[in-house]
Amino acid sequence: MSLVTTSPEVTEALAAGRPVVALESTIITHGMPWPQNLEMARKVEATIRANGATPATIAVIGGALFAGLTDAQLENLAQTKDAAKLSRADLAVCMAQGGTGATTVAATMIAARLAGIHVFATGGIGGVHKGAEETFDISADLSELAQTEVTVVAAGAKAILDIPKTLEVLETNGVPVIAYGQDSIPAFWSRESDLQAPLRMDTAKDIASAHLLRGQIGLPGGQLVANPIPQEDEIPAAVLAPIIAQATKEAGEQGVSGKKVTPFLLSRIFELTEGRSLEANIALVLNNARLASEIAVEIAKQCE
Ligand code: PSU
Ligand code: MN
Repeated sequence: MSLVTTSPEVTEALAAGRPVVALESTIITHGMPWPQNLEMARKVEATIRANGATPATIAVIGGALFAGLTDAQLENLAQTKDAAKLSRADLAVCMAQGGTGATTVAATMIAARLAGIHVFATGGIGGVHKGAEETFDISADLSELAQTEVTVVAAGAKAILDIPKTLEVLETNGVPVIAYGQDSIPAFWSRESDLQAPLRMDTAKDIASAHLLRGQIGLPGGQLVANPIPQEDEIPAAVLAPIIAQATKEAGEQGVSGKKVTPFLLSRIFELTEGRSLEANIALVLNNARLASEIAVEIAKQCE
């Protein structure tokens, strides 16, 4: 038995050297409310197919690690209220106990590498939380990027995080942070931030070449591609700043800690923006799925 169960279409694509894009599932179970979470998951898969790649949504179901879910599995997961949120620390435990859980960026990268998938699309990665000097809350996503050879396409880091500290940790760990097509780091809901990105690349072809070169050089770890949200979907930073501040304050007052912090903040921001943050979030995930597909297509071409 292989450790990761790939769907028939993912198995075929990988065997033929065709492009595959991995997708995480925590964004479905903990990042968005029902039923928009399922709609988003289906649209992302369709977008990847329309751009010439095969989608592989990753999750643990009844102890088995899947890469590529059936529509029924996807729908089930989207409605599973008590799904575990799995990172590097708990992936194997969930499998050993026959549990069901959604994978974070870290656990999705681990599964993607196991399956032989190079590229992964998501919305936002975990990072260094505001106040980390007190709480030590630094996502395992950052250390995963330092050690697992997968290129992750996200929309920059969310303003619920301390972006300068997040960039510092990534730099210390040798993770290339590449802004796509602009000089500044995209700020998730907004295209631009006032922070200069460490690196800039303008084509999927170059990003694919850099991914393959890292492997040839023998560098462990992946790349983080920060893809700006489309202009028509962005929410100005000034609109969100007070909302994020309020959600962060409430998390502190209610003693929310550990794994619960990110989902708590996301759902409070959704409530406080009356759903506008969710619309933007879905738009940027689709935009990331497009770029990830282009990168996967280029990697497949360059490996021929
Ligand atoms: N950021 C988002 N949406 C998400 C997440 C982060 O904008 O859904 C999820 C991802 O799965 C990410 C995880 O890997 O939260 C990070 O959680 P933590 O901060 O507990 O490591
Ligand atoms: Mn955390």
